Amino acid sequence: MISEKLVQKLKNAKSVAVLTGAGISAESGVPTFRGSEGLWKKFKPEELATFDAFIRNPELVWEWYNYRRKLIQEVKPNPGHYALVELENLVPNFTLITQNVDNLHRRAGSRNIVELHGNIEKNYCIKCGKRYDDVNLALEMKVPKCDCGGLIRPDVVWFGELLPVDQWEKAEEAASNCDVFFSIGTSGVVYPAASLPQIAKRNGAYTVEINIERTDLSWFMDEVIIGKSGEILPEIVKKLKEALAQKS
Ligand code: BJW
Ligand code: ZN
Repeated sequence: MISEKLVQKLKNAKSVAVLTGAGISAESGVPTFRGSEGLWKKFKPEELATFDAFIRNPELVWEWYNYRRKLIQEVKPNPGHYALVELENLVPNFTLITQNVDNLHRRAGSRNIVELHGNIEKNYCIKCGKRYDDVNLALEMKVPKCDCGGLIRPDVVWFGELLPVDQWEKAEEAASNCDVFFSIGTSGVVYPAASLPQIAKRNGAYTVEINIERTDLSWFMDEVIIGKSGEILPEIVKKLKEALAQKS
């Protein structure tokens, strides 16, 4: 199922970049955003993941984040996360760009991580910006308030908000300069993250998608591998290790 071409591309790569989405955490038990399994209480992410939604109904949005914070604490990284840790150790200049806020890549042991959409375990006051990174505070049922009276929000990127500039610059850099680019477990509908595979492709990278189904990005990929990331990624790592062993 893993092509010899991909293995050779990885073996010769001077730089590899990976973009992950909710699908990589699906096998850990974290629901994705879209698709039949992806809706929380029938709300679409576009109805919850906005500043306006938070101001209109902070309790509802806070409840969604608390539900997810608790869930994330109860799950573990899966073989897909661990395979990316191994890949980082096998190839030079590896950048893991994630849209996920769930911390599972860090918990698995990945090191060079770019977090495009923030981190669910961090929070800040919408009025004065003071940081509140204590998970216990985050798990309070009611929306906590800052000393200044402002509402405390999760440190994530909502629709209509800019991505953290330093993280975006690192992602763009990695996508522009890599030899192999993977798009894993993302529907590719949310921008600007979804433009990274195209940036990589335009700059000559070999682009590979791993997903359980075709996406909006599939048409321009050099290779589309249909399957679960927790099964495909360990296989890629195994094949790469075999190829690297042959060299020496
Ligand atoms: C598996 C699997 C397994 C399952 N193995 N695979 C019109 C056109 C273009 C852009 C826009 C537009 N109108 C508005 C915009 C901009 C907007 C946007 O892109 N909207 C589109 C939806 C149309 N983007 C923004 O607003 C961004 N900011 C921005 O553009 O700033 C500039 C600006 C400023 C001011 C005004 C306007 C613009 C910000 C986007 C922030 C996204 N935030 C969220 C929430 C983060 C916090 C949180 O987690 O709560 O990020 S939304 C949500 O979607 C989350 C995700 O990171 C993101 C992407 O989702 P992802 O990861 O792809 O998940 P799914 O569920 O969609 O897909 C899962 C995939 O996994 C599926 O394909 C499955 O098949 C697969 N899968 N199991 C492998 N085992
Ligand atoms: Zn404050």
